[in-house]
Amino acid sequence: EDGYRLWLRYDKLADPAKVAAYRNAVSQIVLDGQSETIQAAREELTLGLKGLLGTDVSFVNQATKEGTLIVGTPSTSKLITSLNLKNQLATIGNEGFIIQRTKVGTTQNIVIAANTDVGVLYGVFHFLRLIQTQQDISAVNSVNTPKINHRILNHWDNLNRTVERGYAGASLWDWHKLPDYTSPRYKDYARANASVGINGTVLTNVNANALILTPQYLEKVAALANVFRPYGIRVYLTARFSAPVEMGGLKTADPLDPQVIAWWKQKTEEIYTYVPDFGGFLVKANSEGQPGPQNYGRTHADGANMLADAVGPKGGIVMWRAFVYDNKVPDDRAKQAYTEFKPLDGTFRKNVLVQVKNGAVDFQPREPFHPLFGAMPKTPMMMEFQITQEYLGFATHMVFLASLFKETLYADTYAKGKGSEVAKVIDGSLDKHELTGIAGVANIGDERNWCGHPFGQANWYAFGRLAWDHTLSESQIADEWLRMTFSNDNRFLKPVKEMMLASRETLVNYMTPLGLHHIMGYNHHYGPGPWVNQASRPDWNSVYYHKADSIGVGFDRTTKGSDAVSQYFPPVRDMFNSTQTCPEKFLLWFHHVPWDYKTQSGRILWDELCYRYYSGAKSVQQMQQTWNTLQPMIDAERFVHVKDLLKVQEKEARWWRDACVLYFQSFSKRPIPSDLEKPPYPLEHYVKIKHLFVPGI
Ligand code: BDP
Repeated sequence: EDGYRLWLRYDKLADPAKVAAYRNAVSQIVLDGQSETIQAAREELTLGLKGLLGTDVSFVNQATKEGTLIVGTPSTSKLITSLNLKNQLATIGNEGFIIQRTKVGTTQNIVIAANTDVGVLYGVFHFLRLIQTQQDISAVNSVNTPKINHRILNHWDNLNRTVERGYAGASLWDWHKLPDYTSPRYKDYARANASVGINGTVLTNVNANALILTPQYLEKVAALANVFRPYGIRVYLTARFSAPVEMGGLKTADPLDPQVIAWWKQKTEEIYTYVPDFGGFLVKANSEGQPGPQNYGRTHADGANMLADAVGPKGGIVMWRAFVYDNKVPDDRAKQAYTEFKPLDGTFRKNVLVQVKNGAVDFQPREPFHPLFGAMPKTPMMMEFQITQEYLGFATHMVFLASLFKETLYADTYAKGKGSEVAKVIDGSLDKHELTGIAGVANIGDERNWCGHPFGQANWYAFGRLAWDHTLSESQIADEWLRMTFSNDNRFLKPVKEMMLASRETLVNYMTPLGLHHIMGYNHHYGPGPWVNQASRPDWNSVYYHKADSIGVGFDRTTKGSDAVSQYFPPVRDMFNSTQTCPEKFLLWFHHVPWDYKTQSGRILWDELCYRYYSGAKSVQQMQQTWNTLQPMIDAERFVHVKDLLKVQEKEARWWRDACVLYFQSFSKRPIPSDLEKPPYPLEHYVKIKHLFVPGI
């Protein structure tokens, strides 16, 4: 039990009564259609039902007996056509599905119907999930459609198989052996994605290499696309903006230059000869040294539109990232994306999405939502979450990210008054956009269990489920994932679910409580580094972000400070602008607060900071204790793996706590509250700790 099967484990259900009921409900299957996608659905049903129910359910041509599972689309199945689902099918679009009880003659059956083969496949995965999580299907009635169209993983994978910010081994893409050898993992990767509705994958790092656009590599890309296609997954690539110069021999990559335009058009046509359903490009431009249109005095829109015109005729899209920063906004890096992009609203082509990180700095354990959400109503805005835990303890710390995703998605932008949540910007409902998207920076590598930490798989799962339906609760997602990945046993589920749901707050407490941010170790971002002050750019230093001094701590982004608050709509701006109304979780994000400021608990800020750090570390001890009681309920291999990782997490939570408390104490000059144990070493000890092994760079 090494975690390879992810949540698609399909082991026989433990409860014999339930098994008997499911066997009756699914005594045989009618599945019409011949496409590769329908084959995939057939394979999955065979594998899943055999595993879960311990029996071979046969595929037949007609619903001859009670308990037939009828699966398909009206275009391939006469039986489905006869079931009178027309009105319902008209509401579910290209990817949705219906799962319902239905009668054929006098027999009671279940139907999984969709308009397309991929809808059928999604329905099959959902149906298997209902059984695997032991739901009552006797009155099943599910009409299910995704709320967001483009649900995409971003792999920051380099062609040499290193993974930028990857902590689970080397890249899955074995470029060296492709296209002739296609590892069986590619199909399992596709199955896992399809099971949660992920329908796109960007294969290459945003810090792009133009080599991927050469025929030799496009052949390899095509081989991957061929494996993914039956599972409804389209392939996308990152475009290096300077490719026309680097590979095309042109003198410029100016997006308005006719030769450059022609080069990209021709290159794009070439890509489509390899991958006829190529999804399009993801672009990081004019950020962290990447080339872009601004090198030629052009705007982001000029660059994006040029590529959009190239892929547009083939149905492709461009995802243009808004993660930009340089020295232009010296007082506050958090303001730059908004400053550069907002004026461009309305100038992008119809097939461009602007892809925005969840917060304005960089994938911190907690950030307020990015002010660009809601601020560009004429432009489809795409969410970028980071599933890989660059700033959240790599693949070593257990943190369930659904809480972070939900917190951002359900923040209210007030763009059109109350009820203008980020989720409504992303799913297009607020500003009536048809083109919608969400991206997650993948935490997947070639480690046997895919994600490094066994619980890292839950974040891949949660991203996919929320991309499909952002209304799902963290609790439901955790519950599903735990049942599928570990056990349906309530004695296991309850405590572990609680632990998962609290884990993000726990991590915030021992790393960056009360709105602190970007105080991790320099460059690799592992471990505490609030003292970092020697980096070449001011905004690569921790001291830039926390601004601790003898008076207090925190970044003044109020109207009296950097005025970043004014990038939010007035009710949000005003809420953040005052310490009285600013949620305490964002206090030090927006305010420089005196050490003796009275917090909500009644404690002064300094004491509160200490208590938060100590309570975070203590919670990890409680996680350990809980986990240690669960040994009898799950397999030894994963039990021990998680147990050992929790040991590391516990040690490191104390490391964070002690280092940060001592460091901030050097400014506050106040004692650590007497009921808290004292750190074992002086501050210098922590400052001297260096990390040599930094995976994933
Ligand atoms: C930062 C990472 C860096 C990425 C960059 C990005 O540290 O490795 O290249 O984001 O998103 O979080 O482009």
